[in-house]
Amino acid sequence: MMQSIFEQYGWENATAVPLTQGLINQTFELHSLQGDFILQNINTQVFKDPFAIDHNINAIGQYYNTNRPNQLFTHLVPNLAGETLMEWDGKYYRAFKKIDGIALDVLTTALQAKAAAHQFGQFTASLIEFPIAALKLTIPQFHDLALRYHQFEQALIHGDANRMTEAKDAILFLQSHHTYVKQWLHFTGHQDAHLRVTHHDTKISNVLFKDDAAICVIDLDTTMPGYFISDVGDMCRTYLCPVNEACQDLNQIKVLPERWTAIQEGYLEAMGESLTSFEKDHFKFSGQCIIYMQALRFLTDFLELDKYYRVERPGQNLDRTNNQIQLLKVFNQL
Ligand code: GN1
Ligand code: MG
Repeated sequence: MMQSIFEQYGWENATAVPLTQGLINQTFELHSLQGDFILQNINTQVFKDPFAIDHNINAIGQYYNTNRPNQLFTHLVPNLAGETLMEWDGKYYRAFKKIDGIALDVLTTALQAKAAAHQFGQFTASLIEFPIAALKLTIPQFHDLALRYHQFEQALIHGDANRMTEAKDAILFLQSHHTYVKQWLHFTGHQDAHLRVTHHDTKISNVLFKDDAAICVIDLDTTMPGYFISDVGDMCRTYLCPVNEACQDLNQIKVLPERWTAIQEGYLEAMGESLTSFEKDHFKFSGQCIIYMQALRFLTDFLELDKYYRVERPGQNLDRTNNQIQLLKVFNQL
């Protein structure tokens, strides 16, 4: 199976090591006589139109080739037939040239938070002149908080009854914080909130590091038009706390103020000139909005019997939800 895929790319003596960081796609690090690559099987339950992703990554890659030839970027690698997205046995595969760098699971220093925030800000800033309408929506309404709340409400109607009882406290907490949805609608409806090229998954493992320097953003599957709230919010969700969303010990969930400062400094250094003052006024709301949204999404999936996020055990999506709720509580005390 794998061997036939290697042949389509012309990779000889290839070996594949699975990488386990992502919750959605299946990823392998590939070593071959032709070099090192990243091979991914796209989860088409989540990404219903893999050609949209292929289109977006190639469009940005071509823009960089023309306008910023030295920009480090996860360019797609074509197979021998010249395709950057390949169907094989009913599944979709694509390959990237491996960029030399390290994907961290958890941050350890404020310096890393600043460097990563700067790199994601730089990504959007580098594409300010890019014709945003050329990007396809790889997941329509992906970060639409009103939709995510609606899906949560649907899960409360159609979801698993036992799990609803088990998740009672989490449900009540999320219902009682519905005001974030109103704030989101106010933000998106305002004339000073702008759509830009947005990554939509700025967790720390999606930026490569070399020592303390963040060198390149990766995982562009959800790169599409969006609001800065999505990127800054996911940084708050994943950079501020010494432990990640997998941690079940709620006592370990804290936010480190120096990292909050670091996110602001790093992102604004790159994007400060582009953001409107209305947007800057929503910097903290970004964190609230995205942490809240992630809690909604994990809980919705728990109630729907884990259709979306990969789990190793039945209660895992509820544990993830409680982790995010605790994070939101400590973030609000900042
Ligand atoms: C998913 O697969 P991964 O880890 O890159 C999800 C993100 C969530 C994240 C939570 C397409 O990303 O939105 O924040 O899990 N991506 C999609 O771990 O749903
Ligand atoms: Mg991702």
